[in-house]
Amino acid sequence: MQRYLAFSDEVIQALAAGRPIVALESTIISHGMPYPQNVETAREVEQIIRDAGAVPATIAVIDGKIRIGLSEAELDTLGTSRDVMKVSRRDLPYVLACGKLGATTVAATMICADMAGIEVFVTGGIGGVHRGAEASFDISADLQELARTPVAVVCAGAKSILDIGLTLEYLETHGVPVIGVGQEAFPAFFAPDSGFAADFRFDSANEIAGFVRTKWELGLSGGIVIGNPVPATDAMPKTEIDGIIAQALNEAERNGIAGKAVTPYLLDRIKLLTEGRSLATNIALVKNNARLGAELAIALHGQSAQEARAMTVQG
Ligand code: PSU
Ligand code: MN
Repeated sequence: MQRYLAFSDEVIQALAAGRPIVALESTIISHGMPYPQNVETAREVEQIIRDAGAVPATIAVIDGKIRIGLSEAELDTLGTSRDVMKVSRRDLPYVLACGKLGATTVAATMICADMAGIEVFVTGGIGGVHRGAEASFDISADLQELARTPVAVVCAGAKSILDIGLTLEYLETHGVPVIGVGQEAFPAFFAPDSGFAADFRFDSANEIAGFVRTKWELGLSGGIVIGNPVPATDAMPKTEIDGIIAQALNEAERNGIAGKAVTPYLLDRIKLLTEGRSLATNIALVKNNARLGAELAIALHGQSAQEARAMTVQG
């Protein structure tokens, strides 16, 4: 397995020095945001993680290797190439074996982070159960990955292009805990409150670290969804975003969009229909998640469950 991995110098040094590392996905760069904001955001998010005292590792598949940590030029390639494959669990052997360029989704990034020994992963939003999934069967592979792969995923919840209620039901069935950061509610990406409750509320990275460490030390493998709400000043009004999402969903259906194309199509339509305002919110929430992810990686670092619990009690 290790022969498929290639680490950047920065990550090699971090591993050697035993420093906290935060994984970042690349589908958000290639399929989630337009150029040049995608590449600018990727760079800024990496810098936020460095400034907070952790080391960023953006993950992608390049020339037959899973790259853990990318150069500026590689970020640029992912952000500008037209033929970047969106890579989830099922696609990973294909891009590697065929030497294609691949951007990893939440699911694939979790797999690669786990292979590299990275416990914390920061993204914007997770995939989930799509609206109408009872007919389309469209359920993101991200949810199965959360059920099996031990990586803590910091996100701003799930977009309401999804059926958030069914997404939470699915996660419950598969034993995936969902945390609300600083609030009881599970966040809805553009808006801080989805109208659904998270399972557990924590108010600090140390408390979250205590929970995560305890889950894994119990031998309960699998991921954790850490729902970090978008800051109120960057959020979009719920009524506005709800109307736009409804329109985007209608258009997707009319145009027969299916399979892995659904999520990128909806993201692109939402961006156009909000005249870029959704993009500003998207960028702000990813940066906000990067700050929490770095704190979490630092808190988890070298911390036993007991130490974490002690910190939680003080907390
Ligand atoms: N949701 C977003 N932005 C994104 C994605 C989801 O708000 O960029 C990307 C992530 O990489 C996620 C993937 O893992 O889409 C889910 O795709 P699908 O629904 O096809 O599983
Ligand atoms: Mn899908």
